[in-house]
Amino acid sequence: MVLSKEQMLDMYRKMQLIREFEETVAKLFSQGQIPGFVHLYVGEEAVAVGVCSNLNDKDYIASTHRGHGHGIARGASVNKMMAEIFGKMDGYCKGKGGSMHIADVELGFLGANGIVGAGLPLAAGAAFANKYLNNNGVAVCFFGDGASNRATFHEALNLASIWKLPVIFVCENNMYGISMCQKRHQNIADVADRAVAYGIPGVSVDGNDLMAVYEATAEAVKRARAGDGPTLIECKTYRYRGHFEGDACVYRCEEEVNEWKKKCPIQRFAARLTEMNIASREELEAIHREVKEQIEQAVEFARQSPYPDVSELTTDVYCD
Ligand SMILES: Cc1ncc(C[n+]2csc(CCOP(=O)(O)OP(=O)(O)O)c2C)c(N)n1
Repeated sequence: MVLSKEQMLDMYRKMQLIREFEETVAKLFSQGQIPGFVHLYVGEEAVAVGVCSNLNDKDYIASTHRGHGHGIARGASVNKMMAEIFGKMDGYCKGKGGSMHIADVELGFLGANGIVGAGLPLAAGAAFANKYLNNNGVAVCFFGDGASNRATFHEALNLASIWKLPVIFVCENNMYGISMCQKRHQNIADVADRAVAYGIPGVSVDGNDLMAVYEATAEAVKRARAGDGPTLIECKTYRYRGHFEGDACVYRCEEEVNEWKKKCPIQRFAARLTEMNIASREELEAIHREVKEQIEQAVEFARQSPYPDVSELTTDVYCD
């Protein structure tokens, strides 16, 4: 897989942007500056970035309740995302949706989703549309190990497999569905094994290894664009934060979290870039500084934005 220095640094920048965005949201949330619920993606950055770096503007992604990273990897505006999380008028939904309703259809980002497993049929539908329009586009669905127990998972994989839809199902196996360890909610070690039941390829990769995710996705996208149908990719990863901000995390121990922090996808990729002489430590640090500034500006943008007016209360909320 030959990637240019520019592409690799762009992937590094995107992972840093997700991390910085999320850590900033965590801090502001703990200070009571952000309303509602937030589910953070810290630790899982290599999945969103490794997958989305394979997509073009005809492609779609469907996300989850843990969707900020997917949006950023797809190129969504961090200003508009931050304003939405703050509940402000310049946010993606004029501040009325919050963290779990960020979408940008023009970018092919079909949205975060508070309903676990709801993205799978949406992505299958988008893939169906692309196939019908014969535009060579693919659709990707991100979902968790918990979501792979839902009927929507089985229905979407079944339809996608018989209709050979250009869709890639990306399971982010972060080992937990809320407080339930995957070992206790599934009698299999690898979610990828479920692909067998639908006669499609299923691969399990190290989800903290950016290039492993990138390469598995490249292969799946190639198959999908060639008309060979869907692939299930399982990315083994871990969320550093609790299920939601404020989660006391009593279901897992400090040692486990620390072990995973040693496998940080960003540090791993940074080490790879320096070892391969693609970038120096200084170049990477400069990118990190730029990213920090970008997020500071996003927070400022969100703070300056007004709250929606009361007259906005019922607009865009219901569909006619
Ligand atoms: C249909 C539905 N059932 C239950 C819930 C409550 N719920 C929210 S997140 C979650 C667990 C999701 O776990 P997983 O799919 O593994 O994603 P992760 O949070 O690990 O990213 C559940 C059960 C929901 N939002 N929607």
